Amino acid sequence: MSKALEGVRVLDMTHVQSGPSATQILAWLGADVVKVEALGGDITRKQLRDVPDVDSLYFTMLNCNKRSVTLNMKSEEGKKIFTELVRKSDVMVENFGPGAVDRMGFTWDLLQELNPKLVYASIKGFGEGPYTHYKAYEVVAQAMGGSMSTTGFEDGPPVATGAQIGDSGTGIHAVAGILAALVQRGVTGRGQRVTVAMQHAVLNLCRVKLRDQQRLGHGPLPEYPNKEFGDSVPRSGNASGGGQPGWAVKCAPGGPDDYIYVIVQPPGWVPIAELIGRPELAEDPEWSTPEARLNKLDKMFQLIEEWSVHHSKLDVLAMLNEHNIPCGPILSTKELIEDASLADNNMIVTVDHPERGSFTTVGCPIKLSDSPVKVETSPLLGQHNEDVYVRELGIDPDRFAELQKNGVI
Ligand code: CAO
Repeated sequence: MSKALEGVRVLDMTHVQSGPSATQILAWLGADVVKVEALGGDITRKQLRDVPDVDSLYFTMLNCNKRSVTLNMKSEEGKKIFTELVRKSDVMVENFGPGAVDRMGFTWDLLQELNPKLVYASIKGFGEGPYTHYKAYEVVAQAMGGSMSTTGFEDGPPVATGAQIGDSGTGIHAVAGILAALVQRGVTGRGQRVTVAMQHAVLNLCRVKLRDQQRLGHGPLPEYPNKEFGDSVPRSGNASGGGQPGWAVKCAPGGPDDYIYVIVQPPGWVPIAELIGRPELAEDPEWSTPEARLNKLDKMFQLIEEWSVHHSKLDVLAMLNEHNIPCGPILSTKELIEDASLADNNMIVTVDHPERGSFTTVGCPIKLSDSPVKVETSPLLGQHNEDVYVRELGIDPDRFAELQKNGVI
């Protein structure tokens, strides 16, 4: 079967996580992604290694289905070869520190001149302004995009979320921009510049907190568990952030992840009152309406917890779902990696790697009926040098050997 992005060639100048997460999605959607690495390789190949002398899981889990070539962009020969790669590519993606590609000599003006059809995507920490020249990592973006100030409990410090919203969250925004630019190119015949800032992507994901910032101007936020409000949206623990109250309540046997997140929609109250053994609360005017419960949500979730602590989170999941009550057990990473339904959905997949044997990774969350994804190994460093340089760019084998000897590839 064909693939959605078949025939699209991506020049992948990305490293670490934000950029590689984007180009991995493009590869899964069928693009031919050629990762161009410095002779030492993407730094993550060697970071957080679990097995000596083989590419780390950090690298293998973010670079599946790509090809790898090495190229010294600081050599004159390297720049010439890169020029040929640009001419043959549809998309170029990079997430180096600000100005790095310009310093290599490849400004947007030059890239456009070399290939007017090129879609050129850059991920940076920040947009135009005081921070433009600053580098950024995941939690820097979480700090500056609204996530950290709103995550955690009221009486504790700001907290980073375990979800990589700054890196992989930005990556998926970049994918959206690249795909839109490719569609527009189909009409105009021209490529364009796509830029995504990590701070902007996190802010986009914190949209509802900016909603609440404006609601604060009209008084306290009654659905928040907080008793006092200042001039900014406070950290609100596990409050749902939506129009329906929710909280994580403890379950048996009381381990660190033995919790379930329960949302109490108006129709859920009667069955919940029955389940927790307090049927009288279904009729009690002090409890029967969402408005009546609003000023005692902590007490409401305490009553639910007094019941849930006697049951496992999976039993509570089943019991609440019998009554169509939205809830989610807190699943640990161990539970997730062993989850049969995630494996059945190709979301937890095992991939053969030429040096580590096999590794487990997270599959592609975007499912297209006419473009199935088969997750395949990440490439070894420079594994495709010969394919790309000799067979595709037509470099003579003697010159190829010389380029290797001279540290150009
Ligand atoms: N050949 C020769 N040199 C190469 C090369 C190649 N193929 N590929 C990269 N380089 C060089 C670049 O030219 C640059 O050198 P100069 O600074 O001398 O111009 C250098 O390698 C890369 O610099 P960098 O600033 O990207 O790398 P860093 O490790 O200092 O910083 C990071 C890393 C992530 C902070 C920075 O790249 C960044 O801010 N990126 C944008 C935001 C981003 O994506 N962050 C998320 C990272 S994932 O958590």
